[in-house]
Amino acid sequence: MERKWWKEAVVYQIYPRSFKDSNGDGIGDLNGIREKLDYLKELGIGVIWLSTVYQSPGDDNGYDISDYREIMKEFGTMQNFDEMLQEAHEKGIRIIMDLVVNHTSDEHKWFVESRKSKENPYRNYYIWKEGKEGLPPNNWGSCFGGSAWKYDEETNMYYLHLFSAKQPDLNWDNETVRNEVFDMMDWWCKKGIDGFRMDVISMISKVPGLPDGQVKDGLYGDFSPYSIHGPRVHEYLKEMNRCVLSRYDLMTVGETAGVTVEAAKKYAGETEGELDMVFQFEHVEGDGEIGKWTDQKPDLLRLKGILNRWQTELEDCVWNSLFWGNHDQPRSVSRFGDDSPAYRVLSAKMLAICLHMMKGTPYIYQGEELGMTNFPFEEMSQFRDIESINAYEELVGAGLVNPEKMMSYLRFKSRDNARTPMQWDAGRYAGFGTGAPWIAVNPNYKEINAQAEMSDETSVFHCYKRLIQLRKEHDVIVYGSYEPLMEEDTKVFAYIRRWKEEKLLVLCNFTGEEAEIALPEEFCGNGAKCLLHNYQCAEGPELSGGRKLLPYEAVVLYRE
Ligand code: TEU
Ligand code: CA
Repeated sequence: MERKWWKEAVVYQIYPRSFKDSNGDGIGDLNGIREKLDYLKELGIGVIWLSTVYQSPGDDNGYDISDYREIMKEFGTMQNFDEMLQEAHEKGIRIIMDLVVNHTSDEHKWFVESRKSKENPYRNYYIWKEGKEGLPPNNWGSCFGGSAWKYDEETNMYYLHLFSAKQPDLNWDNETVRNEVFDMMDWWCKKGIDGFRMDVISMISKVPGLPDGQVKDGLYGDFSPYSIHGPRVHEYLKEMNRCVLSRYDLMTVGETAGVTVEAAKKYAGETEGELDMVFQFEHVEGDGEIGKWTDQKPDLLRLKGILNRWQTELEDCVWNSLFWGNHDQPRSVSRFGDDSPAYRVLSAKMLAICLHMMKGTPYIYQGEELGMTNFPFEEMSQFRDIESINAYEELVGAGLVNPEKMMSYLRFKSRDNARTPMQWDAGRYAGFGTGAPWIAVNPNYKEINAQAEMSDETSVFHCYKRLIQLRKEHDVIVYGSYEPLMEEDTKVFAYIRRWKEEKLLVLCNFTGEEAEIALPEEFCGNGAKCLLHNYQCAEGPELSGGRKLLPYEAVVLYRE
């Protein structure tokens, strides 16, 4: 596979609303990000993925865009953006933008026009249909609850919204829409941005006729067979690549809900001319008891099976993206590790080591490098997320889940767990800003914060820093082949990486108990050295003495 800067980099995702507030209004902003560029440089990351910063009424925290060429007022101005981009570049940090073009806000001028009349030139920018005997055109449910159709009195028709009613889906079958999107992307590329993370890009093409979906949990039909990996999605992405992407040196990653290994080869195959990578979600989805909701830790065998499969089956044809969390997922240490005082630091480091030593580009979600945890939610008034609030109303309202169980689900899985303010120091509001933040700070900020961790060599922060440094020093971490080990073991995640003369052995205990390991012959003896360890550094020979892994122990042995 070809060498590329985006394979060698580590990406850091910023959720701007919760990163750093520079002016005391309680909302993170662009100048706040600018203030913290030195922190990110210290950490060593090469790329920022900036979650949406465009003008938006904020129904879904900016994933409902009303103007693609303006900055959200609360976040600052276009001038602030330009300054931030320039300063990031001066520090050697690239910035990729969120691209949210499956839908716009209903306040976007295209939609404002579109809804006016059936003859309006913008009518065909969106997906309008007649109802069926007073009911919506089909039975699809939206991702955020309720029908995926909204009736509009103006013309007595319905429009499609796979997310909230304030996020109408664009009609990608309309060539004018595609050209508008490509022009807008080109405009951002000309500013000098370094790529795009493409929101639900697998959903832009819908099966003609929009057939009813199967009804599984709840009241509505499942749209996914008809609007995920739809019939023309690859045609549109190839066109996007020709018209925009191929003309710049960019990094692109598609958020492709529902992607399989086979589908990933089409979206991001090195010779396909579409995207550079996709996010796959198998390891963070499919564990729900009702829809996505659960309060149980994932099963390690299932998790290993999924990640090992993505590692081995994409080898040599598609580049992986590696992540434990993002702004839609709970905190990784609370979900995959153990966030209790005894094991939080150890398990957060173990997860970091396990992920960053795999093959692919690692993504860090803000605060993950500090081992930030889920929030101890107690009542619904603490939530801000439309998905969490609607799910509570829908599931509890329909009597499918009792209120206590639903609260337990939300505590474990709500997206708001990842959206509480970044914990910068032990001062008021965790140093996020001078005013009360838009969502409460996690009460554990006095122990868990950037300032404390930066001055403590044994912190989670320093482990991430070291991982990023090692990636710059050893090609085997970036380009080495991947070989799973101990595949049936229910406690240990283990694998070997090989590249020319270098090889790595990664052993991670995912439990709070000791775990047996069988050290492969080639790592026994004196030649193996310890590259990284979340306990005191062990040497290869010490491990080969039949020693067990300690709770949440992670060790990387290296040999050349
Ligand atoms: O998320 C896409 C998506 O599929 C979500 O429904 C995701 O599965 C869900 O949030 C998990 O609970 C993207 C964005 O990342 C998300 O923040 C937006 O809300 C959504 O698209 C709509 O733009
Ligand atoms: Ca602010």
